[in-house]
Amino acid sequence: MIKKIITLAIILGISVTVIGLSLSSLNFEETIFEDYYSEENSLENDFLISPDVVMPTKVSRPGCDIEDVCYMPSEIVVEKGNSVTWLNEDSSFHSVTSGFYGEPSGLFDSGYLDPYEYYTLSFDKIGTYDYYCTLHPWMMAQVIVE
Ligand SMILES: [Cu+2]
Repeated sequence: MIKKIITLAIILGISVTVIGLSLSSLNFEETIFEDYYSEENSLENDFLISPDVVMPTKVSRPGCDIEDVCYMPSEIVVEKGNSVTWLNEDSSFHSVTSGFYGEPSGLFDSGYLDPYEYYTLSFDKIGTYDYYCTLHPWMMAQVIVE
């Protein structure tokens, strides 16, 4: 009789544990799914505006100029009348300012772009447009309009 009670108690204990575990794992999966879904959603939104030139991460420190990757690509060719969209993918502020550091040409200036901020500009005249970042002297690139 005592053996039977002990066996029943063990079986009951095991069942409660199994049910508890399966319930908690269900909740866990649901949470992960929600996270994944919202993340995918925000990625999708980012792709709605597709940037032509990106300011990648860590360009706020010197070094990107060595491989010419402060703006990517550092040289972009567009047809007259078309626009170029920049995206700041870095966690620091950056700008898209015409001319060279210390010698702005005054043609365009995005001002400080927040992380993940876009800047779009259309080019109506053929030419080579040098630009730089007012905060980081080593950041420079070109738009070539044909
Ligand atoms: Cu910068």
